[in-house]
Amino acid sequence: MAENLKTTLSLGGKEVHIHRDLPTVMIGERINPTGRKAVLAALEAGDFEIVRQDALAQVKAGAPVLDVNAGIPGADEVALLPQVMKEVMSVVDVPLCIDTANPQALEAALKVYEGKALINSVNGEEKSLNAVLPLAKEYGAAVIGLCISNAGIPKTAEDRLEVAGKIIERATGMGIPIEDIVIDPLAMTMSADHLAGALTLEVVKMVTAKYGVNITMGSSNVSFGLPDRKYVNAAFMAMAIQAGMTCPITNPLVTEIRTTVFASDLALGKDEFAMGWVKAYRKRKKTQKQERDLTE
Ligand code: THG
Repeated sequence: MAENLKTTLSLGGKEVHIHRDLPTVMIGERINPTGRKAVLAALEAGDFEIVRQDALAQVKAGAPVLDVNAGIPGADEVALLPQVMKEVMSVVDVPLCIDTANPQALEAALKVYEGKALINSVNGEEKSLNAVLPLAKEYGAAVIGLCISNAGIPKTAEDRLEVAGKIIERATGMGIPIEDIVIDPLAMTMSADHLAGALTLEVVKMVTAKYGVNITMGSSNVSFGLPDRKYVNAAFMAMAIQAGMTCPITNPLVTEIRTTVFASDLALGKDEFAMGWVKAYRKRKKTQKQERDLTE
C-alpha cells in the first residue's frame, strides 16, 4: 500500500488540502457551459452574472474549490477563460480547477491566477502530455490526469491503472511532485453500460493502493440518461469516497449529494467530533427557515 499523499491548492494566501484523512473536497462543477445551457447562453451574451452567482452559491454550499470551464463552440477561449476566472475571483477566494482542453487557454488562465491551481486536465496521449505537463511544471500547478490513452478510454481496470502509471511517471520524470498529480479514473454513465460504475470504483481502489495519489472524477456522469439522478449520484458518491476518491467534481447545491458527502466523511472517521455534520445541519435548517419566512 502506498502512503496517502496530500495535494495543496491555493489562491492568494488561502490553502486547501486534499488528503484521504481529511474531509472530502467537493469541486463545484456548475461553471461549465457544456454541462449547462443557461451558462452557455449567458456567456455567449457576455453576461457574467450567472457565473458570479454560481460561484457564490457553490462556495456557500461547502465547495472549497471551483471548476471553471469556458469552452463555447466558436468562442475565443484564450480570452474568455481568464475573463470568467477573474469574474469568479472577484466574488470568492477559493482555489480554482482550470477545466480546458486548449493549452493556449490554459496558459492564459495560469497567467492570471495567483496561487497553486489545479489543471483539468492532462491525459495519457503524447500530444496532451507534451502540451500540458510543461505548463504544470512552469506554473507550479497541480494537475488532473485522465485515464485515457492514444487508443481511447481503456475498457479494463488494469489498463486504466496503466495509463495512470504512465502519467505519474512522465510528470514526476519532469520534476512535478507526485502529490501534485490527481488521477481521474473516468466516470461513465451506467445507463449505457451497467458495469461502468463498478469498473470506476475498481480503478479508484487500485490507483489508491498503488500510488496513494488523490482521486477526482466527474461523479455525476454515472447517472446521465437515468431518472432520479440525485439518488444514484448520492449512492455512488458514498461508495467512491469509501474506495478512495478525495475530490469529486460535483454539484454541491443538490442536498442529497452534499449531505451524502458529509455523512460519508463522518462514517469514515474524517469528521472530528461530527462538527462538519452538525454545522451543515444547522446551515440547512437556517436556509429552510429563511425560505419559509420568505414564502409566508
Ligand atoms: N472529469 C474531469 N473533469 C470534468 C468531467 C470529468 N469536467 C466536466 C464534467 N466531467 C464535470 N462537470 C459537469 C458539469 C455539469 C454536469 C455534469 C458534469 C451536469 N449538468 C446538468 C445535466 O447535464 O443534467 C445540466 C444542468 C443544467 O443545465 O442546469 O450534470 O468527468 N476531470
